Amino acid sequence: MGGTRHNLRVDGARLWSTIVETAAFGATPAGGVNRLTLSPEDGQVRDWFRAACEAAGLEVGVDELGTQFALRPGRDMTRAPIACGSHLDTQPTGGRFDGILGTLAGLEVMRSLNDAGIETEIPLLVVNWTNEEGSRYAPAMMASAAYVGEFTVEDILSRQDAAGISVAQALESIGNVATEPLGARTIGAFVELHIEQGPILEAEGKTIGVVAGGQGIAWFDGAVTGFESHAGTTPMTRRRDAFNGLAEVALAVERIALAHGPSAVATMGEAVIAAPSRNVIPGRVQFTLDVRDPESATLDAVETELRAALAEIAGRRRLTIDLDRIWRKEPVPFDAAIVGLVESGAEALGLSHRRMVSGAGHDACNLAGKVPTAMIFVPCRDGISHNEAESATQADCTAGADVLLQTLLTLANAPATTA
Ligand code: HGY
Ligand code: MN
Ligand code: MN
Repeated sequence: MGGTRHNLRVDGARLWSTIVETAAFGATPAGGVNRLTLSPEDGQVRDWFRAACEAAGLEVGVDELGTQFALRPGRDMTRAPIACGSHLDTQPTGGRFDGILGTLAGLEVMRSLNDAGIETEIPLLVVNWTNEEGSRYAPAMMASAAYVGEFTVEDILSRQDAAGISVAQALESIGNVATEPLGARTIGAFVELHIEQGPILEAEGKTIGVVAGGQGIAWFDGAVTGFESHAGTTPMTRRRDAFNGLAEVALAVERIALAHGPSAVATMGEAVIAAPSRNVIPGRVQFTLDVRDPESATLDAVETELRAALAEIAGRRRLTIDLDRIWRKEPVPFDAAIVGLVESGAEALGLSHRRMVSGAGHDACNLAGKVPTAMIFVPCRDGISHNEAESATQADCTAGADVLLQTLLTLANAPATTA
């Protein structure tokens, strides 16, 4: 499929106004967005998104996990829709673009097609996937993983957050009413626009990232168990200090990731002392670990070396250290033909571009296992993301949305393949 150039462009100012408007839902004083999945703020932005899609003539359906599907009819309604979109939930100290750009750019593409009176051969779909971030409920990209069959509805609905609230209860709290079973919605292809969330495009002065795939991810829950005792009477040499054990764990994680660098990365984003008290030696600390690399074998090597290091620390400090792998996402290649369309679309628009692999996980990484999928990146300032200072320019967001429009128009008018 050649990436023929379509003369239509999105309305960049209108796209930008939706980014600004939706940033109000969960706005933080520092200029970011705190909109955890299925929180009241997420409920507000979902209601806004539904209303905006319906006002654009789209028919909005919702599955059992709250994922929103906004359908724009095509001439041949027997064809599986060409989908775009991303997510509207954020990290606790999230930014105004992560996930939001791709979802709102999808809406903007539909609005632009409406303005131009264009009807596509194949229907189009804009998707807001529930819980992409994985911050409140693990794993990340949760609903798209369930959509492609990696988890059952019952499993996901029963998962609880730190306050013991289940996904089912959270869905009910925002008034979610499913109109279709999970997985019932057919998708013919999926194209996701997203900020890069890293420094490469900006450093190279490139506008478009032509994303060829996503790296592998492994998530762990861990616990260091020692022995609580008196801070004043316990000699240093007789302590089984879980916090100091965790400190050594963190240094081992860093050392091993660096040894597999520059590709491997590892992060301990959460650590909780059980029953913290200023004058009690910590007896138990729970933590989380996120390990990533483009190669599956490197994920294995990091885990193997880390388990050996933890065993040594535990023995030397008379601790118990548990490490439970709760999620593994293999590296995933995107569809070569659609990656090519993204590249030729950027070319046709005269936009500088380069191929790359995504360091962040995305719903596209799950969809790629089921339908032809690709991603489009645009730069973000200093590569900052998962931070309230996350920032992108209107020009780059518009350019990304125009490449999305080019790619969707080509896919949505592709001739039916002969069976
Ligand atoms: O963790 C990730 O890569 C994504 O931002 N949820
Ligand atoms: Mn995201
Ligand atoms: Mn994110």
